[in-house]
Amino acid sequence: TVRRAVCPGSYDPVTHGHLDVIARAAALHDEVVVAVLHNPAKAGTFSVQERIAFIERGVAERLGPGAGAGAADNGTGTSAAGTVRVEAFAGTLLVDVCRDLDASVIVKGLRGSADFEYELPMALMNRHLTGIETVFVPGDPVMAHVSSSLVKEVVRFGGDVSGLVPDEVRDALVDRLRADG
Ligand code: COD
Repeated sequence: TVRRAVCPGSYDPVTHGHLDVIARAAALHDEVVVAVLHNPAKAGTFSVQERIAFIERGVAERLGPGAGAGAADNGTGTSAAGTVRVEAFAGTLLVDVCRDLDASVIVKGLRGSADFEYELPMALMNRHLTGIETVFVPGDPVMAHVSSSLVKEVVRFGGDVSGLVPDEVRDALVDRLRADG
């Protein structure tokens, strides 16, 4: 059976912290669905289409173009990572997304104990609702200070976020958030 994991988030926008967690999830599962959950009533910094495109190119950069779900198996068997695809969902419970996708695991990254405090009740609630398990992976400590919101704040006030997000995301943030961008 295919082991399919879901990596949920807002991804507004994706960071190298997210991409690290997605890569770890792909190494542990046959398939990873990166689920972009968004609130249609709330305009984010980036549209859902933009967020998806940033994730797809970030994943291709990190795992190689072969990581895409549409990529044919080249038969070499050398790639240990499962395929990764990106989908958007609005106004729905994460557990219903997982059920629709026939996914058995939710993968979340932990930056530190504050993430755990925040994530544990959600993991328990999700298990209460449908029995789905959440697996926590420790994120890259080099990215422990990185969140979408902090990255946006730094860019808004003129700071440099190179290396924390893909270069195209950095450039798009400057365009969108900085008056002189
Ligand atoms: N290192 C490691 N992990 C990281 C890093 C980093 N630098 N940055 C982010 N992460 C991880 C976070 O732990 C998080 O789990 C994940 O990446 C996504 O982060 P964000 O900020 O993009 O996403 P959030 O926290 O806004 O997403 C929250 C969800 C959308 C997953 C949540 O609100 C949800 O499940 N919503 C659906 C409605 C629902 O089912 N609600 C009931 C839940 S019990």
